[in-house]
Amino acid sequence: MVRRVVNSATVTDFVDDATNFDSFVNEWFAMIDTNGDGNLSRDEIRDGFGMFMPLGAHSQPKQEMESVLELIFTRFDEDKNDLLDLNEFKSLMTEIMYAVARGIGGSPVIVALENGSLLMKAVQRESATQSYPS
Ligand SMILES: [Ca+2]
Ligand SMILES: [Ca+2]
Repeated sequence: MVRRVVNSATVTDFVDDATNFDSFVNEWFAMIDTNGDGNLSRDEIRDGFGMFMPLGAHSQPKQEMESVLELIFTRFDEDKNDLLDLNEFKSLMTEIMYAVARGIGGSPVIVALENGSLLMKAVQRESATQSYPS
């Protein structure tokens, strides 16, 4: 497993850059919403996470993925229609990023995502925007 050192500012800067974060969330939402109805079903989220986190999904027992989905919908499906709309999805992504920033381990969502590209995206952004004067 590849580990990179990411400080909390890497992640919070990424989330706090609203324009950038919005397009990041929109991009993900569009990719995961495979039937294009503007809502994410449990199946779409399950497949989406598998698609973007091949390593995590591969090593992830099925039941664990289901409990992650349960946790996500309990916490973020505000109108309880068993679908995540863009705003609910954005809350989820924001929560994930801040949880990562706070360094919370052991949260099922974080465990499911820690191998994923989410963090890498923040890292890549930092590398792209930071310059190191010699
Ligand atoms: Ca959909
Ligand atoms: Ca909903």
